[in-house]
Amino acid sequence: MRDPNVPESLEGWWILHRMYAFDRLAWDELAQSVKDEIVADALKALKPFKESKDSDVGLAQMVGHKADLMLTHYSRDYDGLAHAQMAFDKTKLAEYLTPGISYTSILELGMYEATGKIHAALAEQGLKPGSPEFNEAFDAAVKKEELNPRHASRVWARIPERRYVCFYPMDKRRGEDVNWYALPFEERGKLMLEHGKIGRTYHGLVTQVISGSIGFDTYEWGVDLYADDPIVFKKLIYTMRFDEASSKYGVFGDFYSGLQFSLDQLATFLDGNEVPKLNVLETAGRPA
Ligand code: 76R
Repeated sequence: MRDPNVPESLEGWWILHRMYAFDRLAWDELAQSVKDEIVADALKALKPFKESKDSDVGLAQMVGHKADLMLTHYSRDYDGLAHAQMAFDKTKLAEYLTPGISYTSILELGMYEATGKIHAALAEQGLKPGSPEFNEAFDAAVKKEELNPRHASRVWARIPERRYVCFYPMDKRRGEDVNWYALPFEERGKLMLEHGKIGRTYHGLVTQVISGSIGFDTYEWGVDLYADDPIVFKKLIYTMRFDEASSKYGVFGDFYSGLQFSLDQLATFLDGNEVPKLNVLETAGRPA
């Protein structure tokens, strides 16, 4: 933002998480032909979202009773999330699913470092914050940053195809004494830099997707972590708890964890005789 207190962020996919309880016993009562029909109907509704370059959809079997199934929708625009929500609600499968929590957010890259650099460069040029010249130069610098292809590949990355997923919402604390938003920009930038350094020691082991939810949901961010080994979630989150950005300023909502599975494994999940698989090859070659 032009306001020197507010870091820029780059946005990408709109994201909707939906949690459901599944009525497994009612499902078990159905004749096989009816089950087949319901699965075909659900796949017909979901597949276009997976195959389109403007959306994605992820399925996960959740562990614990907070939810049985999590749907993750990505959409290029907000309207697309509304469309995905309606399309799924109209399936016959929805009759066997009771909605739990949902979470609406937008994928974001925090830009403390870049914003700080832009402000410093403009100050060096003698531009006065708030002046029309400053605003023009600031907007141009941000535009340039937005066009950096390195960022585009991150904000438009599809749902990571890793077996395990962990989702939780979080805030930065706004207490009377401890208040993230009352810290000077430089201090917040320094803390986020430290946070990023710790995160990077897990590079490769975990794929993190941070989405902003201010204005859209109860907390300020949604955190999705994806890994090939679920123990990584515990190790990473525990390590971060000792870092100031989390230890002092992190406020967390409920944690959800589970196993991602492919669309073609929907029947396996519903039948419940074995744990459905994530068949990564299935989607090879789809649009990036
Ligand atoms: O995106 C980047 O790699 C740049 C550095 C970075 C930023 C700006 C980064 C790196 N994060 C950033 C922003 Mn993060 N992150 C979390 C959580 O459980 C907790 O204690 C906190 C939840 C985890 C586990 C995590 C992991 N991060 C943010 C923000 C936005 C804050 C703002 O803008 O004010 C939040 C809320 C947040 C929370 N972070 C990383 C990770 C990991 C693993 C990395 C390194 C990624 C990699 O290099 O592969």
